[in-house]
Amino acid sequence: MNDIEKLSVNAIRVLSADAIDKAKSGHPGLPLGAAPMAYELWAHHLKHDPKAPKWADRDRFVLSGGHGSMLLYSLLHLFGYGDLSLNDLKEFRQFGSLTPGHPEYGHTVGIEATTGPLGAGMAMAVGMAMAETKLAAEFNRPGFPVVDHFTYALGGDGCLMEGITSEAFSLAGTLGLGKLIILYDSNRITIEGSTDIAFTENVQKRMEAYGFQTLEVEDGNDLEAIGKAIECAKADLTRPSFITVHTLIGYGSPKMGTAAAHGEPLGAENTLAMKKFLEWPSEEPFFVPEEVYAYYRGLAEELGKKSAAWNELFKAYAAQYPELAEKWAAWHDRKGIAGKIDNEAFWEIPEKPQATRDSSRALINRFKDMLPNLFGGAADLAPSTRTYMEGKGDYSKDDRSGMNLHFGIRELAMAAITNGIALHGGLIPYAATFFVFSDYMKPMTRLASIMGLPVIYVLTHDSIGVGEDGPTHEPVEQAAMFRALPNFRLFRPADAMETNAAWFAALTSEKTPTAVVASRQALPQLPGSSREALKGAYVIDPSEKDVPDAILIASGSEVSLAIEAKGLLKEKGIDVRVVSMPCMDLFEEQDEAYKEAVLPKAVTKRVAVEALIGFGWERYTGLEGKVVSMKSFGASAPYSKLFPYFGFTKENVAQAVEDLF
Ligand SMILES: Cc1ncc(C[n+]2csc(CCOP(=O)(O)OP(=O)(O)O)c2C)c(N)n1
Ligand SMILES: [Mg+2]
Repeated sequence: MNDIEKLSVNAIRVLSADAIDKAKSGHPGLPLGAAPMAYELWAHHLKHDPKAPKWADRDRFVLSGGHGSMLLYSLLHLFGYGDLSLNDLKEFRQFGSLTPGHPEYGHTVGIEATTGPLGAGMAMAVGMAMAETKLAAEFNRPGFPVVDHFTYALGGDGCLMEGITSEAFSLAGTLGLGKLIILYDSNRITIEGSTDIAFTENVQKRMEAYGFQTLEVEDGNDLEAIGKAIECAKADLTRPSFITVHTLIGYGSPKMGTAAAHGEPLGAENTLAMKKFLEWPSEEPFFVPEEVYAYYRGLAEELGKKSAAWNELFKAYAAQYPELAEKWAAWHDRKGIAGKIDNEAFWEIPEKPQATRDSSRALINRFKDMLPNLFGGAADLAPSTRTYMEGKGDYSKDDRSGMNLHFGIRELAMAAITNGIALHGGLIPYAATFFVFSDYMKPMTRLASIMGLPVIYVLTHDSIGVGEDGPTHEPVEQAAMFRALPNFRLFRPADAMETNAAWFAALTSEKTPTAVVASRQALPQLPGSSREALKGAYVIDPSEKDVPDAILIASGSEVSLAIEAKGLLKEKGIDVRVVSMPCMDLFEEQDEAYKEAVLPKAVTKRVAVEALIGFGWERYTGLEGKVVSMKSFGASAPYSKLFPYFGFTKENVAQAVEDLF
């Protein structure tokens, strides 16, 4: 390591330690230990341009160990990303700063993914790498490799302990994602101490078994060895690569090699000791020698040439293949989707009763040609979730042209991968499983909401309507969970028209993930259902009087039940309005006037019906209302037995309304 390289690596360490000390909070261990590998990668291997952080063919870099965020902020600052200033580093972890506790996508320039939940970044990187292969197969032409980049993820012991990476890497190996490169910061320390207490497997062998090329760097400070390993990783395009880099947590500080270096500031004294150990030229906090800045500026300038060359390449490509350039623009234009699908064909519906999962299948297979960049699949349940795009082929190691994904039985990785595909850009990802198994997806769905990714989930078998499979397969509390999730839209459509609306909302959403929650059993086509479903709730069956005696609110399979109950109540002289509420989240986005028009405050006699846990419906039924809902887990029996057993009959619903009088 020459002097300037030594200074450049140590600048990352010093800035990280100083920022964490100033914030009196943060995690110095990872940045100090992993600074050399991060420097080597960013300076000499990563294809990136600080002046063009969104350049389509840049290499992707995800810091999966998000607690080491200061590593990333130091790099972004030193390379001159978005002018992330020294002041921004001084504001680490402060309200509103560009340097929050964990990296936040869309908040700080150059951050490719929000990370913090360990393992998530590595699993999302798998999705990014899949997107790269897909787009390369679609767009590259001889002499025009317009999509040709690597995806890197860096993380530590925690990322490798979490099950999510096992799921995701197993798939990555199967798919032969040769441009995926994982850097494992192997310091063998986590919060509670040595990994010997809980993590003793041979990680290299495990990764080898998944089908990765495995590489090892004995000394995490050896830039040359790290560089060689990265080049070796890049050279194998048939297998993903996994580089174990042996490091010392908190390198250079007196806490080096101990758990104490993981997650608390070093403190002034220890930081000074570190600076001395590193032979840093100043004791002053946040001091970086001008020659270091100049050196990084030089690197950034060189890097800029690559994006400029790509721009030239793309210009020539567009001239030679104008139809491909047009397609490129269309695939990267999320805003243009509404224009492509909002036509009569999209809104067609059948006359006969149909399970909404089948309505969803009909739709997917109708617009797969309108939206040729739709890229998705199920966690081994496509025949049940009805999410297969006929005639669109299967994406595999040997054939990247297929549009159908097979995630295997890996819901958590599936949700991480669809995040990664969305983060990459150019494709419309969807993921499918049974609604009840959305529990297995939840932490990654949550990240999609935090990041504002318009990922689409098709979650079928939406209630006790599942029937014979019994309580383990019958969702009850999942809707409440997703309705509680900010920036998420859960649609539970009542018929084919509302399923169209659900998919329309999902596809035209720009910053919000959407779940289309569909039934296994057939549902009738309701005469009053309409595109008004796009407002989240609407009057599907009006009362005779302007102001009804009572309001019945329902979603999904229970809307038809509410309409039948309304008929019974009419015979008893009670004039009821039925409101279909497929999406509480969208209804909440409407203005007060619309909400009042649908649910007038003056009408306090309200009953909500949903064959799920009632939690959350009180918001619409009020203190005087009632909720006909599940109070327990379901049971194993034909659904036609379960609905009456749990009280979902027109008589019981009508009685609930009558009881309010
Ligand atoms: C899913 C998840 N569980 C727990 C945590 C809390 N946590 C943050 S860092 C950490 C230890 C990580 O160890 P390692 O990856 O080895 O990082 P190092 O200590 O080496 O920096 C834990 C448990 C988390 N961020 N995410
Ligand atoms: Mg560790």
